[in-house]
Amino acid sequence: GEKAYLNLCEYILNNGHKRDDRTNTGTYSTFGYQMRFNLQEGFPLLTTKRVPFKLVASELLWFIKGDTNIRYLLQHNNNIWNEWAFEKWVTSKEYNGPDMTNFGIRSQQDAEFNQTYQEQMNLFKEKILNDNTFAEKFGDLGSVYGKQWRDWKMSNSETIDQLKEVIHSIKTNPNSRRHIVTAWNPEDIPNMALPPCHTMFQFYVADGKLSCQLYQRSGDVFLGVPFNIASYALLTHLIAHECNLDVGEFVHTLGDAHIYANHVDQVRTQLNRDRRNLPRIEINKEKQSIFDFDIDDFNIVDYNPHAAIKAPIAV
Ligand code: THF
Repeated sequence: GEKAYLNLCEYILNNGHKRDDRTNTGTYSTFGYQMRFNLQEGFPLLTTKRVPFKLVASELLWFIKGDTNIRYLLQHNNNIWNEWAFEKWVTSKEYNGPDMTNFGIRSQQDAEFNQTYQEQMNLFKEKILNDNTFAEKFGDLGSVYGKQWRDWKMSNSETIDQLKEVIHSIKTNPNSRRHIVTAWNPEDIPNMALPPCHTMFQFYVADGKLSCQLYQRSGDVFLGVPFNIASYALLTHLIAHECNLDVGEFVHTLGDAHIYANHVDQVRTQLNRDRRNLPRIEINKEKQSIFDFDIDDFNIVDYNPHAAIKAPIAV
């Protein structure tokens, strides 16, 4: 359970290579690491810091819908993908506001710039929410997760609904070793705001239980990975629910697992806290298909985490 995650944090602090990265933030990183979460023991939402489950859930529903536009996220007060759409906007010909070059790093280092950046970001969010034409053009992140999962483009111009097909194959041929969904589409990488971090996942059925393994090429261990664990645990619960199976394990395999240099203090704070009992998830029994679920159709109960820990996101 959660211990596996805390062990990963500790392992990276003790053994991580100090490396530069695309975002120029600096990281401690290790390559190749696996965690296992027995979903029968409780829902793996960390208790050593509060993880905002509603944000995890609305992001997953956004993927499941096949949506790639941040408008849906903003309508659910979910801001976790804003920076990547904003980046496209401020580097476009149509943007003529104050210079936003390297806004991620500069907003952390320069209080005055941060003020200007927040103003521009708020204007951007307003426009995505209220201006359809603007939202279509600048809210879309390109061929990211939702597109690849639901609408993979074939060379003959037909499309594949990978998620629908994998659910069908779990129901009709549970012993198959081909229950795979891939978001890594080499031809489409240039059309994505960010190449997928969780690149592919596979399901496995044994003893009436559904397990899921994710291969994640790159993991932001402090901010992203707690979301990713909860997200795939939720996906496994929803698909198990639809297929009348119990839940088994979530196996999380990471490529480059890194702690950003400006998250180290936060990680140490978290490691000094005691784990608490994991919460449980309740799913609306009136609905069956994962394509019919809304944000209020599942709830986390008995969640009593330690306080949230703030940290800046690397862009
Ligand atoms: N980029 C980076 N640098 N890290 C990531 O984890 C990441 N993602 C997605 C895309 N690019 C990434 C976005 N996922 C938060 C959580 C997940 C994200 C992005 C941001 C985050 O800031 N979480 C805060 C709470 C935020 C809030 O309350 O609004 C937290 O404390 O957990 C990996 O999928």
